Amino acid sequence: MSEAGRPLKIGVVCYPTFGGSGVVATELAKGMAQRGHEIHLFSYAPPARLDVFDERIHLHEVEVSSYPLFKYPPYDLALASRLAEVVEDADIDLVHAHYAIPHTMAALLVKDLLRPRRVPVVTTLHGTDITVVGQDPSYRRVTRHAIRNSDAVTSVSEYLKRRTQEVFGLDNGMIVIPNFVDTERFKPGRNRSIRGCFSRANERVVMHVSNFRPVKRAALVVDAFADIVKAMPATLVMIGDGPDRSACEARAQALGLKSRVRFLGAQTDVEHLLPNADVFLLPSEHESFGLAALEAMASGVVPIVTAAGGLPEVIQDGVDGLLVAEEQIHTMGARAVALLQDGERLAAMSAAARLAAVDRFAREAIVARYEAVYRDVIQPT
Ligand code: GMT
Repeated sequence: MSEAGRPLKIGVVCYPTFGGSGVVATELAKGMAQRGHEIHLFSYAPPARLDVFDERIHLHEVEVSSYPLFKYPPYDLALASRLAEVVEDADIDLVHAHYAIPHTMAALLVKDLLRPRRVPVVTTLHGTDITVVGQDPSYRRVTRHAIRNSDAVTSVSEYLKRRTQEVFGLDNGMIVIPNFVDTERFKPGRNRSIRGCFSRANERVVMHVSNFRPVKRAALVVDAFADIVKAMPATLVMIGDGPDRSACEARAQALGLKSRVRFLGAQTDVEHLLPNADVFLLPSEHESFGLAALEAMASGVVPIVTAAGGLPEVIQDGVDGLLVAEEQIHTMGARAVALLQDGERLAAMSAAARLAAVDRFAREAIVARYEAVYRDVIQPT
């Protein structure tokens, strides 16, 4: 049970996919439930990370009815309707929307629907809701409206806060709360049979986990791996699925690396796979935080990433990972080779990565920061 104050009833709206915002929302819901709060989770499918039963977490799957007139069935309206029903029936204290579009807009509609009842809305900005979707002219105004009308807005990095201020010209007291990792779930510990599936003895294992969207530039991972494999025997394990996966497969084939690159698709138990890697590559064009890199660090795997977006807030270059400047992104493979050839340095950085995850990004302390935001917004104004 949470120490400060009564247990809260919290509505959480998120995407159910493996994308970072859905993972953070679900892990936060689990953390809040462990602190004694009642959680009502709204999504169009069961969230991928909702993999343990907790009697304090109630899942509400939002169904959208179709009608011949609806070329585009209105998910946001169905979500608002369902939210309004449950907010009333379960007497929910606040709604936490992860990703501004359309989740915050649906929550703001609930505010209107249930007036004069107060429905405080907390929005967490995750990244692409600002850097990609929010800048699309068709969504820009509503994204701005969503941010301006939330009772509290949190951002997962200082970088994302700055970008939001630049893009929308807003400074409405955004609170930076970094992402976190369950350091019991993601921890070092190789599994001989899993590692054996990936590689033979003395072969290095390079890993990448993402949703293969263009922003991840996953094909650059294959290019970097081509440099690694010229210097030492190695296997590349690509986890996840998305629009650029086929291009990566084609690239591996074109470079003659097909037998050395494994595409595993989306996996539910990444925590069992990650610790079997030696390094983790993330050459994203930008990344508001880089949760996948943090999960690698917690697993004792050294991340080698672009020095872009919020990644420098997560990784200390040369200490617990490597930051590669954008203009030198083609050297990512060479940087990995130098590290993989220096066993002592690799081991020291792997230990430092785990330590950083535990010291700076462990779940409990960060969940408590969200709870403070919740307690603040439920105060009558
Ligand atoms: O692009 C993704 O990885 C998915 C996206 C999302 O919102 O689902 O991820 C964003 O949110 C994550 C959780 O806060 C961050 O760790 C990712 O850095 C961020 N992605 C980008 O900024 C590209």
